[in-house]
Amino acid sequence: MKRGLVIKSTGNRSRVIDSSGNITECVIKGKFRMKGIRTTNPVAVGDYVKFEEEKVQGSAIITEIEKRRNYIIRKSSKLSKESQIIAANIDQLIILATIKMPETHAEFIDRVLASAEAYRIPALVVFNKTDLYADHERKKMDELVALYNEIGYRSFGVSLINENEKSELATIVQGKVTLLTGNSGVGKSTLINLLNPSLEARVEKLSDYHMSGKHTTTFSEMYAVNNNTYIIDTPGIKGFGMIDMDKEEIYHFFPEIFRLSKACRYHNCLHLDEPGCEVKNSVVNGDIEWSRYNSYLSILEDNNSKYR
Ligand SMILES: Nc1nc2c(ncn2[C@@H]2O[C@H](COP(=O)(O)OP(=O)(O)O)[C@@H](O)[C@H]2O)c(=O)[nH]1
Ligand SMILES: [Mg+2]
Ligand SMILES: [Zn+2]
Repeated sequence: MKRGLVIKSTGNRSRVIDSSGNITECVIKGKFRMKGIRTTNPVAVGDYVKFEEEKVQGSAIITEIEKRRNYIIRKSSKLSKESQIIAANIDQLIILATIKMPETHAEFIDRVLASAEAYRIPALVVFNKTDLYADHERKKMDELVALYNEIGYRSFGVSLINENEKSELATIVQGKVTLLTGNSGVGKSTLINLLNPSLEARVEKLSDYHMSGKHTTTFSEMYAVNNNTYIIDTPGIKGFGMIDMDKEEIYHFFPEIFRLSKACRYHNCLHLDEPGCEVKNSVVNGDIEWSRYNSYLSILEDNNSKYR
């Protein structure tokens, strides 16, 4: 019996890497069930598994999935009760965003951040392509960077086509499993290649994504930057589903809104039109940023927004 880390998982086939770096293609035997949720993929990227090699060379069977520290899921479809596990055992999440080419909407960032809070996974917001920004775009980025840092999310700008920008990000990911998320075209593959050029993650030509914006794969893939440093890329995953949360719970995942909500008159205040609402007062006086309040309302009103 061997132990390894799942670095790719499509349907019932998984690629597993062991502690000495050997890669084995595995299949799943029997049924693995998880309490509470129905999943389309029993084994996910980031899982630690036990496997047994078969007599036939190069084939192996997963016999056990170790307990997950955490995992993130998305609903397979709007109405489906089945969920897809995007990744398991994640240490941190980096949201890669761009002010332009493509424009990342604040609501997308806030939805991912709220999900990260719900999953209790630390998150960073990194803005890429600063080389392309005109003054007003640079200013817009600086404001968002300041906003997210103030809330408690580390945030900064980079230009990943520049080798010199590597060291800060290399330090941030070192020794951790990092889930990388962001719209198509923001530079996720570029970042992976910058951290370790031998990984050869597929970088889309700008023209490709401008023309179609479509991606074929929706499976996440884990890249080993070095022995104990992994990045999970999520191509084609537009963001991930919120945990099913109660309406009264959503603002708990906006840390600055949650802090101020303690001064609301009603303990069950949803910060809509209730009298004595400190959250709304704070939006008016600028202590809560309008974009954040707007993202909160959007999650509250419509869990199926296009930025989901
Ligand atoms: N100008 C500029 N282009 C970049 C930068 N980072 C990535 N790109 C380009 O953006 C395009 C999409 O990058 P890619 O890594 O494939 O994005 P992904 O879809 O998030 O994986 C590619 O043409 C990259 O060369 C950057 O910092 N500046
Ligand atoms: Mg990519
Ligand atoms: Zn309130």
